[in-house]
Order: sequence, then C-alpha cells, then structure tokens
Amino acid sequence: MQLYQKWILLHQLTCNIDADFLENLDDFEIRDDDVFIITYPKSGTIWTQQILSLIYFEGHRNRTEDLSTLDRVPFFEYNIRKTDFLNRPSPRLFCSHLPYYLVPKGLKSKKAKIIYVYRNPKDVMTSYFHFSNLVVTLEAVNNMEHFMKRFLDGNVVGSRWFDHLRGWYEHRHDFSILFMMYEEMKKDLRSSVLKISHFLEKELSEEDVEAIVKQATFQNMKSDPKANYDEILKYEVGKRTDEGHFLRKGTVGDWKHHLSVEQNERFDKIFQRNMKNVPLKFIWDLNEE
Ligand code: PPS
Repeated sequence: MQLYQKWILLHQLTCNIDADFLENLDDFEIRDDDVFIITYPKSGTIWTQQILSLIYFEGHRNRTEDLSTLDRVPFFEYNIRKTDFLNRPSPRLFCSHLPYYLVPKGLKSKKAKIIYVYRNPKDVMTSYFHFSNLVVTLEAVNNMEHFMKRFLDGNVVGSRWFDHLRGWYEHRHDFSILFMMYEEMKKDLRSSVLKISHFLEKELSEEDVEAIVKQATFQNMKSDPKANYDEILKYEVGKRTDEGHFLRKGTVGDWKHHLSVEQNERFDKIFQRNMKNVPLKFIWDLNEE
C-alpha cells in the first residue's frame, strides 16, 4: 500500500478528514503569502496558532475579538469550522499535521512559508496519552504501556512521530521552512516570537511584541476561551470527562511522571536508532539544561 493511502486510511478511521480533498491536493492553489504551521499532534500547534494570529493582527485581536484561534488559523485537513476557509482573503493562515509528502506541491514554490514546530517525543507521547483519554473521537487507552506501543508503531493520528519529523527535516530544502522547538519557546517566548516574525518578514513594534508575549503565555491562553479549545472540545468534538483540558500542563519533562525507568530506556534506544543523522537539538527537561 502506498504511504499516503496508509496515512489516509489511518486518519479516516480515527478523525474527521476529507479523503477526497487530501487525495487531490497536488494541484491545490497555494498563494505566495500563505503561511502554514505544521506539527506532529501535541507539539505546540495551538500555541503557535495564537502567536501567528497575534503577529498578523498586530498583537491584538483587532476586530476579531469574537473569533476563536481555530477560526483565525483553521486546520487545513480536518472538517471542523471549514466554511469557505480556502477562499479567505490573503494572507491565509493555516495549521496542519500533514506529512511532507501529502502537502500541496505549490508549497514548494518556496514563497509560501511553513513554521514547523517540534517537541521532545516523550512529552508529545505523554500529552497525547491524556488527550486520547479526553476526547471521544480518539481511542481511549488504559495505561502508558499500551499507548507507548501505539505511539511508537505510529497507530495514532499523525502516524509515526519519527517519520513525521525526519520527513520534514530531510526535505527542508524543498520548502521555505522555519523549525521551532516547543522547549525553546517555553524557555524564551519573547525571542521565539521575534524569530517567527523575522521569518515572516513582519516588523513588530516593541508594544506589539509585549502584547503578543503576554497573550501567548500558558496562563493567559488557558483563561481565554477564544485562545483555547475547551468550548470546541466540549460542544463540537465531545469530551469524556469535564475534568481534562486541552491546555493541560504546558510544561517540559512531564514524561518523568508517566514513564517507568524501563520504559524510558526502551524509548531512548528506539529514539537513537530512528533519529540517527538528524542533527536537531532536543530538550528533555528544562532543569537539566
Ligand atoms: S493538537 O491537538 O495537536 O492541536 O495539540 P497541540 O496544540 O499541538 O499541543 C497541545 C499541547 O501544547 C500545550 N500548550 C502550551 N504549552 C505551553 N505554553 C502554551 N501557551 C501552550 N498552549 C498549548 C498544551 O498544554 C498541550 O500540552 P500538555 O503537555 O498536554 O499540557
């Protein structure tokens, strides 16, 4: 089976995607000023959506106060809040979990920009484990051992983490792409905002930068219903429990509370085997920096 057919099959089973749309993406018209955030799930998508939309709205919610982040930066491949989203005025801002081989060929024009955000995969897996037990559209899982197997085999939405990151990294020269790391954003949000705005060639005033940083903190986003997905999860996707939140912890190193020593060592071996020759830096715990 072709890679992309496998990807589509896996995603059709578990989430709301439009297979026809995806299979015919090659000729999808990309505009030069389109901006895509691309991530593996649970790696900082909503956070970057918030930053990107604030950059484009000059640090404020100017006239878009009533719009949720998802409406300002819609998902490219999921059928949620998609009314006429492709015909928006420029610049269009999108987010996506697509692997490099499924995105429209037009993205290779090198004019449209991609911000690829990655996070250490132990924290991704931990976040994903909780999320799978929170939303009704994903398969719930009893314990981390079960989830770890599913995650490492790629039997989750997003497929294998290793393939996603490696694929985008190895094909980075085909695109105009900026790699951002979740942990660096956590360490220094201000520099991260500046790095993103510089890449997008958007000049920000000092006042704008301050406003963006303030509104993109975990605490602020958690308490702003338009900046987190709590209402969307509750009323449109469906939650198994009222206890959990989309913005759960937002920390680095939470995996330490969920992986046993043996699971951690097993993970490390698989990581080393799969990430050979990928010189990207990883931060597993901010205290060990
Ligand atoms: S999804 O479902 O793929 O769109 O999820 P995604 O948005 O990629 O990832 C969700 C995790 O990102 C955390 N998050 C943040 N961390 C730090 N600061 C800010 N502002 C922030 N916003 C979102 C969110 O809490 C999820 O991580 P965990 O570890 O589960 O808390």
